[in-house]
Amino acid sequence: MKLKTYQARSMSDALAKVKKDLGRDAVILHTRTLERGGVFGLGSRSVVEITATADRKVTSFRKANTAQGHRRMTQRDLVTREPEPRGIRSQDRVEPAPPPISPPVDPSIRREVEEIRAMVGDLLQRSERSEHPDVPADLIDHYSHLIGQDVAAELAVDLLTRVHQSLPHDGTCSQERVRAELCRVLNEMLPTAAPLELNAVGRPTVVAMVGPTGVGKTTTIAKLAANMRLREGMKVGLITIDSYRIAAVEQLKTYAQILKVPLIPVLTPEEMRNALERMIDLDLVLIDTAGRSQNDDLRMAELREFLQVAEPDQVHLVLSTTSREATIRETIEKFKVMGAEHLIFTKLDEAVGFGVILNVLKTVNMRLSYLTNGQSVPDDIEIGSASRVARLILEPVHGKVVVMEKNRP
Ligand SMILES: Nc1nc2c(ncn2[C@@H]2O[C@H](COP(=O)(O)OP(=O)(O)OP(=O)(O)O)[C@@H](O)[C@H]2O)c(=O)[nH]1
Ligand SMILES: [Mg+2]
Repeated sequence: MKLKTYQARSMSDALAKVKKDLGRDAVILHTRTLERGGVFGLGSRSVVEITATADRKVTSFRKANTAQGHRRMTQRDLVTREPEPRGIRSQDRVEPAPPPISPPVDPSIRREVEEIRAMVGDLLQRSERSEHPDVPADLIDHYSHLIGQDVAAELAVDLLTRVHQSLPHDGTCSQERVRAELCRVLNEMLPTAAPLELNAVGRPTVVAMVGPTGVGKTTTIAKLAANMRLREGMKVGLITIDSYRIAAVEQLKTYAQILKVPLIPVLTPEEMRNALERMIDLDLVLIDTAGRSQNDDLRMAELREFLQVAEPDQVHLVLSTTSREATIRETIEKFKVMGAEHLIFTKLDEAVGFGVILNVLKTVNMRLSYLTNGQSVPDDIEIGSASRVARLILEPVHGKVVVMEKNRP
């Protein structure tokens, strides 16, 4: 029988987790309240733990019993049987259910049941420890949180081990201190790019955006162009090699017109050379490219030819945070030939976990340059700072949070 445990601050929250994960037919086998968290014994808090299963044998047994007229054990019953955990909020309370009608239980049977309960609880605790044997016991809650954010298990263990080592062991550590330390160590783990620097006078800085279809390359270019032009006062130009698709050119043309910046669509590498010559007096040239499936070798080779002529100062690989990690890794591998050293993660506002940013940056030799968190031009872009990613992982908040920071030192 496959057992799962769920922990939460209140019984209702724990029940919600069970229902979400295992469905309505989950059978609750055991509940208990335990002290958790705190650092080296200090500042702990009550946590409610539920052990449940969705094992079909058990659920069908329960259904059969219910069908035969037995009173069904509800989650509500369990709430009323267990002592209310410390710190429970009034809205979490559940009205007591009427007492079950059952024959008196023999005291020896009751004792045996209690013993079995204790044994199962003990076993569960041991198996929980053995699932992450390398995590310091006081940081297991943080481990669960990181895993919930899709941080790779070995990275989570590494991170928490470093945090554990750097904290004092004299029992003076508050939760805030632990969180601050987590943030600091995460910061150290995330390689980020320096803000965009302009070339010395004489030639514009050329930045190209590459990546799979639909990840947000054109929108990101529009956001960057707007910020650099309107907030930084740079002379910006746009070149697009996505010239076969009328809609794609129109999309960028609209932004170019609003921003009053030149846009040159190019169809061949030769036209790219000419376009760059015409933009020689500008500060910054942003090159938009057509989305390429990393599996389309021909189109990838074509894109490479354009970039070889353009000789961009920076190539940014644009990736959507909503993509699967395996797909992201495959994309990075295939786009390596484009010479990308910078990564942009888009669609933060649609992501369910942010651990993928850490997992990827920790294992590829590239730096995070920008993050985008919405469709709105020019606001939904920010510099890819390590502290921002650390905050996203540790305290995820969706929606528009940060406006563009100043991009030049
Ligand atoms: N939610 C969200 N949507 C975004 C973000 N960035 C871009 N989009 C949307 O994603 C869609 C595709 O954006 P584009 O900029 O056209 O993507 P692209 O990579 O240029 O696409 P192709 O040129 O077709 O490869 C559009 O609907 C954008 O508004 C973002 O940060 N968050
Ligand atoms: Mg595009």
